[in-house]
Amino acid sequence: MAEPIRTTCPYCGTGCGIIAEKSAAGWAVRGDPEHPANYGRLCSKGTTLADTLGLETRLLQPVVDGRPSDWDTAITETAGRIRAVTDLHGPDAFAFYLSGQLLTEDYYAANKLAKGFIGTANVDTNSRLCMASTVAGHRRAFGSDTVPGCYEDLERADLVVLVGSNLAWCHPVLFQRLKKARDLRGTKVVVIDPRRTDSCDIADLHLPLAPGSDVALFNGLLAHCEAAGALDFAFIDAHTTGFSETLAAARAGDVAVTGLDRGNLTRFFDLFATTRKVVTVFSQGVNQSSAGTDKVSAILNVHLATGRIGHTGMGPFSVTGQPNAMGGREVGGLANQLAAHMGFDPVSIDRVGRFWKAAKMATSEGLKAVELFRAIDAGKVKAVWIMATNPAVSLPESDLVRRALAKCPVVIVSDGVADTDTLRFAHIKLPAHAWGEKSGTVTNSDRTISRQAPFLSPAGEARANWWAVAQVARVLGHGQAFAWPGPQQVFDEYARLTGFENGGSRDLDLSEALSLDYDRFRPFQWGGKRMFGDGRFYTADGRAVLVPVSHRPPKENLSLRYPLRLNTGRYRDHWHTLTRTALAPRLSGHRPEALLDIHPDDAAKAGLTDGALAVIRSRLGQMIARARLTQEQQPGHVFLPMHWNDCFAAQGLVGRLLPGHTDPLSGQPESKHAAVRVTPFAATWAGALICAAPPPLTPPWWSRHRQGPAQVVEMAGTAPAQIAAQLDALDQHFGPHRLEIVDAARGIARYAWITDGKLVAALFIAPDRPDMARAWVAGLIGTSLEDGSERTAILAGKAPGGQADQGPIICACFSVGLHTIQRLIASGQVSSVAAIGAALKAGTGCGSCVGELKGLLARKETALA
Ligand SMILES: Nc1nc2c(c(=O)[nH]1)N[C@H]1C(S)=C(S)[C@@H](COP(=O)(O)OP(=O)(O)OC[C@H]3O[C@@H](n4cnc5c(=O)[nH]c(N)nc54)[C@H](O)[C@@H]3O)O[C@H]1N2
Ligand SMILES: Nc1nc2c(c(=O)[nH]1)N[C@H]1C(S)=C(S)[C@@H](COP(=O)(O)OP(=O)(O)OC[C@H]3O[C@@H](n4cnc5c(=O)[nH]c(N)nc54)[C@H](O)[C@@H]3O)O[C@H]1N2
Ligand code: SF4
Ligand SMILES: [Mo]
Repeated sequence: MAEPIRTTCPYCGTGCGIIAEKSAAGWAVRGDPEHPANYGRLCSKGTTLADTLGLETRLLQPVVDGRPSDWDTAITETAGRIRAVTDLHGPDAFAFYLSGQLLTEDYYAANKLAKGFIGTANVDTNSRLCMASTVAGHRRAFGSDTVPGCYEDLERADLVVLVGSNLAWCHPVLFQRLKKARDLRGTKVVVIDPRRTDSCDIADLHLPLAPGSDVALFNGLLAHCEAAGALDFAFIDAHTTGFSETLAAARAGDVAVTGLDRGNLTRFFDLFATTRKVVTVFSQGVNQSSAGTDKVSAILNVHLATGRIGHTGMGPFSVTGQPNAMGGREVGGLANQLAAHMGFDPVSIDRVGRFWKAAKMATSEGLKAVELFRAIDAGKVKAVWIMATNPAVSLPESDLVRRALAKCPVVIVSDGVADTDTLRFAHIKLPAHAWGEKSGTVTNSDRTISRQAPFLSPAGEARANWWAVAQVARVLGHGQAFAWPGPQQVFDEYARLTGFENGGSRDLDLSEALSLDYDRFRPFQWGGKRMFGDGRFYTADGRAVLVPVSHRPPKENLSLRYPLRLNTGRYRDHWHTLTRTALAPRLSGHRPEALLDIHPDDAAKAGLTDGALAVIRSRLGQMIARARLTQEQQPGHVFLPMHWNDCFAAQGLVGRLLPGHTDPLSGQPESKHAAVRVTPFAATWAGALICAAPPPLTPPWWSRHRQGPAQVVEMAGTAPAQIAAQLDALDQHFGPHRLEIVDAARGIARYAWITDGKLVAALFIAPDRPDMARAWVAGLIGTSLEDGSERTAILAGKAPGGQADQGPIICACFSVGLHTIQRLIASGQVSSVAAIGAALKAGTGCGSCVGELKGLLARKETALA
């Protein structure tokens, strides 16, 4: 048996340590008990990582102009096309678009090539859509982009405030740590979020504020703390500037715009003012706003003015999204940073230029993500190299982004998988290592640097991203500066840069890491557990800056035509654009499709019932999603997931609805506050196709997901001719042999394709979403059908024993479905989460579903009351 390998989870910024072990059954993963982020815990996504290691969706060799190719050709072509564009149009006609899912080493290499050798600062990243407002807020308050605290603070605080963070779903292991601490010491928890999320499960108070009103709320809090005598004037006087202007701006604000109940506001303000150990956790509800930087400042102002920073159990805490969002910020892979926490001031440009022995230094800031794609659309940027991100899906104004990519003369995409909406525009596709193959370092939300270590040999021709960059640099004539034999040498060079002419003037100094054994080092936190405990900051005068801010509403106005506020975000078991989590049937089962969360009153107004398909339109575009009627939404607000795209659904992409409004300082797009209208999708038929690999189909709406070994494609349409068209396509693909039952009067039809006695596909048509045992049929795909009764059962869509479908997966660890749990609850045999666990095991694995189990129990109670 191979040695167990210690590595790091490739999903969220919690950065959990993982042990990968091989047994006869293949690779298995478990939490690393010694990793300081998780101490052995994992969430549903981490637990199911071994299910995502298959090669069926991987990009296995370079592709140039649509033809399979080899690395030599792909590198020569990449370098040649970049050179042709920059020779003719100058360095700024080239851009990198990078990602917090790259390793630090990858980021460093790309940043160095562009800013030091091609001579452009057009190096931006999906972190612009994610953390940019926090970076800007940190820099203007602290003089550096520093996260002051650490995870342990969540366990040692007396009050934890979650602002625009759905920690339960997006940083589940941190949520578990907080929950356990709360059970032990009674930590108070306040959730500030327009919607009621699973994070509210442990909240003493939920403040459903008006979208975008966080500045008004925190200004109100600052004014209250002053009135209540809760400010720390010793700290303010000794360690800050800007206090009186900031307080004046805070007093001038009006908390009424938050729309919050006065009593609840007062409870929150009192709790905050009277508790010294407060951690304020914030995330995308703060960052993804046209007032994102001001929201961050409003939070930092309160912590600075109360002196609650840099000590145990207190501080503002930005939780980062991607596994290496922090590493990217540290390297400086953003268009408005130069490198290693240095900016575009003349001293830094000179220093970095000497360190790199740069051929051609970039001397001013480059284009930020939204501007960058607009510049591609305008023909100003003519060559772009996209790495580890899917901008055709994740940026707002998706149609503009797609138009830009379609007309850009040179599009190079490095990715681990073969098909994404973005790869469809690539002239050159470069196969990258996936998790399990990657080797390098990542930094999590609390500045802990861990290794991502390989335990698999690379799939096909997949290579490291930094290696591809170095090869292109070599062809461009910069071989010497990029002659790294392995990732360790890249890391060492980067660590030396952080220490170069530093002498304590910059927060980031990794010189000590140079003495570590790169292949075996244990996770370490740079800067120590907490920073700023001595009240010294990285501004010119060493004082933190309080910044006066005032409320600005979201940029996109509601109107009679678009009366609903659209909020977007994440599901518990999906990761971004689905390229990886959609591979794991256990994860796909939780939310198999995009749902429109809508308040029952708004649904009634729109003529929508629970489970019906809805069309959601903004002034930019439209999408289709299944309505989920829920009191979690306030009236007037709807919520859609960011995950679906053209590879997984027709009309499932929320980016088509989102305008590209950005924060003036950070350039971060306002992905959480669009304006939409909702109408029913006038479906006259619906279908469900089950097969191993569906051929291209053309119904007006479809959405696919994994179900066991097969895929289910749900579809719907508006005219009978559309059904015939799908049947023709399926006959062409699977051959004409099929069983069928058609009940035209009821609009029901069922078809099965059988080859060599094996079931290859089944299609069910009904006026509404077909009622059938999807899991059971999926399990039969590819198997021999023994006798007539099984064939009859398939056409009936019911398992022979009459077993019903278990519905969406609630517990991903043990694959327990909603209907199974609901039946148990309805039987009256259980009344607690523990009892459900004892009966079904649900909730006894990673614990990510405990909130939902509680919700199901509560709904039963309300139904009885
Ligand atoms: N399961 C899962 N986990 C993930 C990811 C994933 O794709 N799936 N992605 C990772 C990444 S990259 C990131 S950045 C993080 C994001 O983690 P989070 O920021 O926690 O996740 P989101 O769902 O984007 O948004 C958080 C909340 O902000 C709320 N919100 C919207 N508008 C406002 C507002 O004006 N004010 C306030 N206070 N709140 C508002 C939304 O209702 C939502 O519940 O998650 C990481 N973890
Ligand atoms: N509407 C809306 N939009 C949003 C958000 C939102 O809340 N709402 N959130 C925003 C945020 S916070 C984020 S972080 C972005 C995320 O958005 P994206 O970064 O676009 O989403 P991913 O699906 O993570 O894309 C990563 C791609 O890189 C590939 N990949 C993974 N690892 C590697 C690697 O090591 N090397 C290479 N070369 N490729 C790799 C994957 O296969 C995948 O295709 O979305 C943003 N967009
Ligand atoms: S909380 Fe879950 S997704 Fe995030 S790093 Fe840990 S195991 Fe991975
Ligand atoms: Mo993110």
